[in-house]
Amino acid sequence: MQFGKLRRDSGEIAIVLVERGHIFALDMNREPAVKCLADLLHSPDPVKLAGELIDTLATSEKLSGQTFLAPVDEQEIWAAGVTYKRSKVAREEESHGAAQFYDKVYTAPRPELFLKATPARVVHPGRPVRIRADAKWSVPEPELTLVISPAGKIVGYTVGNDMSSRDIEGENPLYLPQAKIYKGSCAVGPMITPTSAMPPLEGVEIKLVIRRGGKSAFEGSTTLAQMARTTESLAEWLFKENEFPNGALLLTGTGIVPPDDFSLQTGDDVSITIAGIGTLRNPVA
Ligand code: DO4
Ligand code: MG
Repeated sequence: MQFGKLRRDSGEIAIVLVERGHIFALDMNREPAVKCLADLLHSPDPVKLAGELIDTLATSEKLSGQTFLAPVDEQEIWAAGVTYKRSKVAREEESHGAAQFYDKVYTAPRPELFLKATPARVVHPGRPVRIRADAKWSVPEPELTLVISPAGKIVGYTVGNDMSSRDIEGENPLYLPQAKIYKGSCAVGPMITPTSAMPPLEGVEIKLVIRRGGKSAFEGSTTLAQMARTTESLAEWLFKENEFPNGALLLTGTGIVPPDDFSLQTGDDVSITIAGIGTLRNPVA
């Protein structure tokens, strides 16, 4: 069972519950304190509340090609880095001279955390993500994304793409914000799986497929068992000495890095699948 945000042909936005291939619209006028998807997710029991909000006057629809929006309201989107060995090694190789910092952050108690995007900057499922015009080496980063309540509790999971410019970060780690935070650099969605409906995390597979000209140009996979940190500790560190009155999303780092001779190109198609959540697909502008 999952939650999502749909844009109807009329332009109207619906908050929906998705179960067994069917979509049920929720009546967001019934509870004064529950006006948006985040209100529902941050409530004490989102699954129970969603069941109570099913709009009995609306008929359910089959899940087939509807336009899902990024499941974000007013939350900031943050990201963690170097949480998998594959990411540490790839960055040590690309960075010449700053390699030791990646090893240090991989093993330190304090994780690397950075602000990735504000809600208005997030790319919706199916919409184009971008590579920087001044970058020569760009990759998608497929990442489990935590949906965290204002109280710091992980309430759900979605799929995230932390688009990155490897040559800019590799030139100097102080360029990280430019390598990571630019127009069209963060996509999330399509749906949120509430914590109670997520399969055990260690077995969850993340898969990345990049298609070029209709053919596969790169495919890779990993599992969450490869992550060197727990989702709870990442959320806890994010909320240390900070507050998120609207909640937050946290991308948890990549465990899949294409080989060094691979760079994304305009027209590529990036597809990230996380078991128990679904597939986030974006063309590259
Ligand atoms: O240190 C740079 C960022 C790392 C990152 O985004 C990742 O490991 O996913
Ligand atoms: Mg990343």
